[in-house]
Amino acid sequence: MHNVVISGTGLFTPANSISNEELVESFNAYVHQFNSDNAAAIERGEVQALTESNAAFIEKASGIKSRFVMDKDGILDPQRMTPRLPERSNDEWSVLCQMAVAAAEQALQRAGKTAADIDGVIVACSNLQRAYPAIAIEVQAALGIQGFGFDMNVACSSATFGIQAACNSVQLGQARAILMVNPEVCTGHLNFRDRDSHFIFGDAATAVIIERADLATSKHQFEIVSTKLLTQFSNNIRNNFGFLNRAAEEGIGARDKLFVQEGRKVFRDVCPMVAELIAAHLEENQLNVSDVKRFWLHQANLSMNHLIVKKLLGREASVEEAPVILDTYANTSSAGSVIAFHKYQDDLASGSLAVLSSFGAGYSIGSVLLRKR
Ligand code: CO8
Repeated sequence: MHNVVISGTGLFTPANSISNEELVESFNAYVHQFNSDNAAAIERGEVQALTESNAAFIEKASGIKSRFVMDKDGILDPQRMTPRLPERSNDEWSVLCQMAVAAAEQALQRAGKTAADIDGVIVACSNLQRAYPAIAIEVQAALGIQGFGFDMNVACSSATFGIQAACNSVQLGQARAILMVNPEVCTGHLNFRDRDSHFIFGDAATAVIIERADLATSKHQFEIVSTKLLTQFSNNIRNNFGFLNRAAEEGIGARDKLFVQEGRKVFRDVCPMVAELIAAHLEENQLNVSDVKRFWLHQANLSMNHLIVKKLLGREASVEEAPVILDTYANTSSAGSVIAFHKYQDDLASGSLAVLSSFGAGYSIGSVLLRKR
């Protein structure tokens, strides 16, 4: 069995960002239009009037101030409220591939590796833009990587599950190094007309190089001490979009063909599960939670992260201990914890213990114990 390290990470951030205020202005324009168009039916009690959204509520409830997006105009247009990402010909790289490659190039550079050093590609993300061929195989072609590629989806936990899959391959000698990428166009499956969730998500892509320790030369190495995954079925976060939708005409265009959740229930269920999983994982490895120098947690909700770390440490964590990126990125699904990892790792001293953890739909939870080399 080979020892395995993460030797490089990369991040692609879209050029445009939408503030809460801009998002709410567009949403409220839609609300006024809807209520005016349906005034008579609302008056008769046949249609429920819509209620305005509020930027202050969004920041207080979630910690989110803004989000990066692949297309700003389409989202903010009250007549559309969906990103506009035009079809591309089969001779062009897809949007997901393009984002993945941008993040991957940075990860390769930080790892001091080229395509020739990589034996496999895993694209792990919440929503894949087509059924086949796998985006991973397209990324492989775009970067000139030999070997194999496959896609996987474990919603917000896709990256930690992807790291475990890559780590297993490298440990077993099936690959010298694997590129694991998380291109997330969350705005493509977000209902911008839903007041409860229109503010939650943003777009980004992250990349991680998982490599045999004896081959790694990078200055940015983290030993993968251990990985631990957990799934437990829940209907509280769902997206029922899929290839069978066309076989059930009655459901076409229904709310559940985009992201839907019971946010309160998710909050209540998931926080204790995450804290318990991380605590158990550390204990199984004879490690103390007080020795953890950094928690790179999934970036969905600031209060959630505060609660999880408080359950673990028995005290409030500093921002250095649990860095926050959701204020400017919002929830980028599987990319979130990796963005925090990417941005807040270089200051850690050699030997520092850290935890990368994701949680989300499924439910699915991942914990990766890392030690700075
Ligand atoms: N503006 C003003 N008021 C609002 C708004 C708004 N936009 N939205 C809700 N309110 C009101 C409600 O009507 C309610 O009013 P009242 O008390 O009078 O009934 C009040 O505010 C409180 O509403 P909530 O109980 O819904 O608010 P919360 O405090 O629970 O906050 C959150 C809502 C922020 C959604 C919070 O519950 C949360 O973050 N929960 C955790 C969610 C989470 O982590 N989900 C994980 C999802 S990620 C995942 O795994 C999916 C991956 C797939 C990616 C999909 C990409 C699209």
